[in-house]
Amino acid sequence: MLKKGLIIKIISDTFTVKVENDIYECKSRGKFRNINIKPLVGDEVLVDTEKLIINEILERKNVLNRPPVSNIDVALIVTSLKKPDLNLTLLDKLISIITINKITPVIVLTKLDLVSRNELKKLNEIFKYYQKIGIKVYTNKNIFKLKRYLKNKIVTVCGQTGAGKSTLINKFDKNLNLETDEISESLGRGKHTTRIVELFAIKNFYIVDTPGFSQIDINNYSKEEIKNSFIEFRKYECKYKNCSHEKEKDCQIINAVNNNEILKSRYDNYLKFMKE
Ligand SMILES: Nc1nc2c(ncn2[C@@H]2O[C@H](COP(=O)(O)OP(=O)(O)OP(=O)(O)O)[C@@H](O)[C@H]2O)c(=O)[nH]1
Ligand SMILES: [Mg+2]
Ligand SMILES: [Zn+2]
Repeated sequence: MLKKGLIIKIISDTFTVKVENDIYECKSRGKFRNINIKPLVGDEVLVDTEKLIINEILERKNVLNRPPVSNIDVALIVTSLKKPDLNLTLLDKLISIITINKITPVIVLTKLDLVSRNELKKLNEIFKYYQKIGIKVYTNKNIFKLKRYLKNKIVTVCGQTGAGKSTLINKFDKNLNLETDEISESLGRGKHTTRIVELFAIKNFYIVDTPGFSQIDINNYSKEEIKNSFIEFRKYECKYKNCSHEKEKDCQIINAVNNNEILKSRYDNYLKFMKE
């Protein structure tokens, strides 16, 4: 009998599939390998619950490579303000990649306790801008608000190693007890404590923990996609329809940057990504 389920964990060639309230450890059918499709965490599948075989992967809403997951509604960009230091280029890059993949980006700030009040004031201005352009910003201090927002969603976390992704997920559900690690002081970065991709069921939503990364590529995406992923640019109309906003005369984007309507660092990152 074929039943519909959700892949919640993959360890080498064993797929853990949740079908209603039952869990099945399955293998995948050879045919997927032949057409070079690999079932992913987040996939809705039809499983043969007697033979314990995944028979079919249902159509995906989206697919991410890093982490390798599908059907994600929301990506929490876990953004550390210190240790590791705030990296606006990485933040903007993640926002772009997530947006291009039709996933809602949400910023979660961590390590507020490590910055001074003065610094916090400045940072506040920056994150007000992100809110203004329609991106939700939470902190890892107000877990209840965030949990309420995540209800009924499939969620992933991303962000630098050591940013506090696993720590955040542990805060969602104390029973999970995911391994977290002291950031290695000598390298100034963590050492990828998280290794397996797994969807964890939290009361009314799913979340996948992933190992962090400090480098990701944007060159898999077209210039058009990158341009569109800067959501706040969309409302401006430049003289030239294909304006690259680089140095054209009367470019509305450049004007908006000069008027402080568009955050300078966002614009600089835009130029950077277009070059990459
Ligand atoms: N001071 C402070 N430390 C934090 C905070 N959040 C997390 N940490 C610490 O930061 C370190 C790294 O946290 P992890 O949760 O392991 O980071 P991660 O993002 O999961 O890292 P990877 O799995 O390597 O990608 C741990 O020592 C945490 O205790 C915070 O808000 N403030
Ligand atoms: Mg982790
Ligand atoms: Zn322009």
